[in-house]
Amino acid sequence: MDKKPPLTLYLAAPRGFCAGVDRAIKIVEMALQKWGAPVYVRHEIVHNKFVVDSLRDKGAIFVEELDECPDDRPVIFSAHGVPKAVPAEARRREMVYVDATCPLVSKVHVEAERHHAAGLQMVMIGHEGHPEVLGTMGQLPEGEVLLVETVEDVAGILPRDPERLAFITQTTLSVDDTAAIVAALQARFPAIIGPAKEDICYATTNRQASVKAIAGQIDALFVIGAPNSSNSRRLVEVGSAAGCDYSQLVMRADQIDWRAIEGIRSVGVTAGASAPEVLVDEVVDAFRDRYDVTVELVETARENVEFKVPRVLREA
Ligand code: 0K2
Ligand code: SF4
Repeated sequence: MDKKPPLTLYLAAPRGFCAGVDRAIKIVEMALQKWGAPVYVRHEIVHNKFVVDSLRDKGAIFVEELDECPDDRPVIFSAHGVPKAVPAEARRREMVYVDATCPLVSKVHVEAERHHAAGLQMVMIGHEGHPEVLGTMGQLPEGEVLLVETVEDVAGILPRDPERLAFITQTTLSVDDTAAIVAALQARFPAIIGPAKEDICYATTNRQASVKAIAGQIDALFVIGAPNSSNSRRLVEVGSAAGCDYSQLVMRADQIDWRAIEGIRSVGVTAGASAPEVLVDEVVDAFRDRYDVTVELVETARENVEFKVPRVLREA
């Protein structure tokens, strides 16, 4: 058999599950233990097919809207958050529900409410149609949150009173792109109020920083994550922007285009906040099958964040 070509595989850390994802998955598992199957989940609990499929195998039923759930089974709201109308409707129908919204997303909801109560109109930096954006905008009445996605969008918004504005952001954005949008907002609306930097969470920030640390020294980057996962897609963009021309999102090892990377000497591997570590192992093993791999761990931060599950499940 031919000798395998050598390959240095830079494994980024932190990568994969964040505290909010860990908590959300635990919530579904504990709800299944407490109430038995089926338990309904509104929207993918986190944006990962492997996670969703394994919870479905245990008895979770995934739906997009509350009106697809019966009154008499528990329902869980996904990590991305929900508009206020959703728990309100669940209460009206006297349903048992558990909110798996990440506490760091809930923190942004509270910020929005606080500014609104102080009479400020909100600008949200985020991606149109993303469930977190729908959930956060849905904390306030229609028209109270103006959405901007790009620096160019900043010029187009028409606030009620440019002197009475505050901004919030989606938690999973690109740190660098968001800084540019915040700067554009501050240039156009000098009185705008906001968090110290933005609302991008620790996990998003750390995963982007570790990609930046390896992007300059690798011939290819693979981000394990789903196409609908905002934080995972941002990691691909960060890899390209930081100098790795071949940066790809893959859900699993079978999506790697081996022909396209023929001749590489080094590769970077990371995973979005919703991608389980078994899928990282799968990708590393797929490289080992084809190359003589030396793994180099590149750890740019240590994480020790943990979120408690809601009390109703702790009592289970
Ligand atoms: O990155 P996204 O917000 O699209 O969501 P996931 O890929 O499910 O990652 C978990 C983050 C959830 C909320 O911030
Ligand atoms: Fe929470 Fe950040 Fe994870 Fe989203 S990516 S679930 S905000 S910790």
